[in-house]
Amino acid sequence: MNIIGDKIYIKILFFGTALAGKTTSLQWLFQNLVPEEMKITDRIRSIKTSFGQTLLFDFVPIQISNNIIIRIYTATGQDYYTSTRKMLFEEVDGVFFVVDSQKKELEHNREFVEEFNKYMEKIDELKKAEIIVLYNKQDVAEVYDVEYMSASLDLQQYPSYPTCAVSGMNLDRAFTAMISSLLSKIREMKGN
Ligand SMILES: Nc1nc2c(ncn2[C@@H]2O[C@H](COP(=O)(O)OP(=O)(O)O)[C@@H](O)[C@H]2O)c(=O)[nH]1
Ligand SMILES: [Mg+2]
Repeated sequence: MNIIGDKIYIKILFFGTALAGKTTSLQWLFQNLVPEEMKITDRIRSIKTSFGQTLLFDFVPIQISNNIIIRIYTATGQDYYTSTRKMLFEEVDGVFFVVDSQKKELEHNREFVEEFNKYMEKIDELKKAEIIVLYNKQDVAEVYDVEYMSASLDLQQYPSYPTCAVSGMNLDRAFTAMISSLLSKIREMKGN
């Protein structure tokens, strides 16, 4: 969180394996949930590869009140860019950990849990951040259910939702939960 003048800047990051559905989730939220009056820009900025995958990150700011601006990023899931990913965790307030629920992706997800846990040790803001797990691609065949994955990946301590980023299933609930938790943290801060 960054306070500049009378403005509060909140940072939310989507993190997870390549192709898990981070960009699709952000697009769904931006198109279907964020009201027009909160949009500062008309579209998400992306740095993409020639194949249309996120190269470094996607970024979109939204203004939820006169003095609160939320900056949302998706981190590239490509292995080559781990140093960029670490940088994106700095000053983070909220993380959507996007798990690809497909059975064949379980071990790949586990690598990202390990990477995430390393950041958790090193980055102080992350320890205080709101973490929500999205078990995405629940509409696809050959997926694990949430209970199995959260136990296997040891993510039970975080609130979670089974999602489909294409239809938007549960993304509205997850986003609303994230925003209300971050706003109550701000209220607590102001109360002190
Ligand atoms: N069926 C299905 N496809 C999805 C879902 N989420 C993402 N995809 C598809 O998976 C691919 C990768 O998604 P993308 O959002 O670019 O992944 P990212 O690398 O995490 O940003 C795209 O073809 C998406 O349309 C989902 O929940 N269900
Ligand atoms: Mg992407």
